[in-house]
Amino acid sequence: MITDDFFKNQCEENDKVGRIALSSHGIYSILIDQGTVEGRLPGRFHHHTIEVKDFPAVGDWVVYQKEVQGKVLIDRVLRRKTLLSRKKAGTTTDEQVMVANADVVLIVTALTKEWNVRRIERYVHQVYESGAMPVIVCTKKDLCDTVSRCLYEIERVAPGVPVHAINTLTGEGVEGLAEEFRPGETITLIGSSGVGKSTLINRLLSAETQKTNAVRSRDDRGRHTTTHRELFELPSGTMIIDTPGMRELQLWGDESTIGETFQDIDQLSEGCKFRDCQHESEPGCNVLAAIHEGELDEQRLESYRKLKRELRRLELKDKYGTHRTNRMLHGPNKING
Ligand SMILES: Nc1nc2c(ncn2[C@@H]2O[C@H](COP(=O)(O)OP(=O)(O)OP(=O)(O)O)[C@@H](O)[C@H]2O)c(=O)[nH]1
Ligand SMILES: [Mg+2]
Ligand SMILES: [Zn+2]
Repeated sequence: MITDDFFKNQCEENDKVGRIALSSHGIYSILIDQGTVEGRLPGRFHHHTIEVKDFPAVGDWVVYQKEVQGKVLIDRVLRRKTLLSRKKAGTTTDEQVMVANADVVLIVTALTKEWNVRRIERYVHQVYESGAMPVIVCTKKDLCDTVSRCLYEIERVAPGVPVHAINTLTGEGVEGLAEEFRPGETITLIGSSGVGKSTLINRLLSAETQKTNAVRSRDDRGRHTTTHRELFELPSGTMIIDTPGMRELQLWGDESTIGETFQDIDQLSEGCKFRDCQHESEPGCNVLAAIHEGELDEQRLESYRKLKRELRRLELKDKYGTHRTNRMLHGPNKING
């Protein structure tokens, strides 16, 4: 069942290996060659596992042992290729794992009132942070009169990221999108509720497997129809993971992948006079010059600063706790950013 050497190399010949398709209250549904089995974690796992991210997540490859009555016990989780996380809502600095081992993440957004390029920018960043490749999918093309304008806006916030505008109901554009997937690869979809993630999965599966629901007419918002992450296999051999709609995306990670998300600013900054230029007011700043000349949107630099601040705050909080971080960021010893 495993075709990828990255995972194969982590197993012994006689290991029984499966993949987490669904997880609910400590019970895991595990995909194996013969179908699916129900699995659970042994007690020692809970004792030795300290971080949330060490628990199996949907998309994880696991080694298991047979138990009685067709159930299995999960022995260990194979090292992950990618991990899509976000920060848990609230003031904590806890990581919340969304999906493990996705190769491609479809950032799904509707060409309706839900449209927000700044949100797309954040999603793109979190996907780069996960190690997967982002692809942007704009659904409900049929409800939009300004598709090319929207695609242009996306290009400005996500340079180099593939974009597809589709009508999921008729299938227009879906074939082109499916060309981004390879057999053996794992795809996942993320986005707000009601943008059409499950509708797209059903179309790709050619079956009404996932429940879908009309958006509220008053404000176009979804009804949080999908409540679990779940892995499916497409007829082409590609694996796909549906996820529940997100209310907001709080970033998780550090500043190391910011250069991928902001390739445009990264490139421009090579022309700055100072190597550590913060693009605030330094002389010879090439980024500020580009804004002045209209080559770069000021909004874009704003986002860059905001993301950096957010990630720095997360890092500091993790190290020093909330109180000291607030003092460090706002207090007498103010640091830049
Ligand atoms: N007009 C139009 N409607 C669409 C399109 N794609 C999806 N829809 C509709 O949008 C509504 C929401 O679709 P879902 O697939 O349930 O959305 P979801 O993203 O899975 O939502 P959650 O599970 O709540 O996160 C459904 O009524 C779909 O029929 C499209 O391209 N055009
Ligand atoms: Mg859904
Ligand atoms: Zn600069």
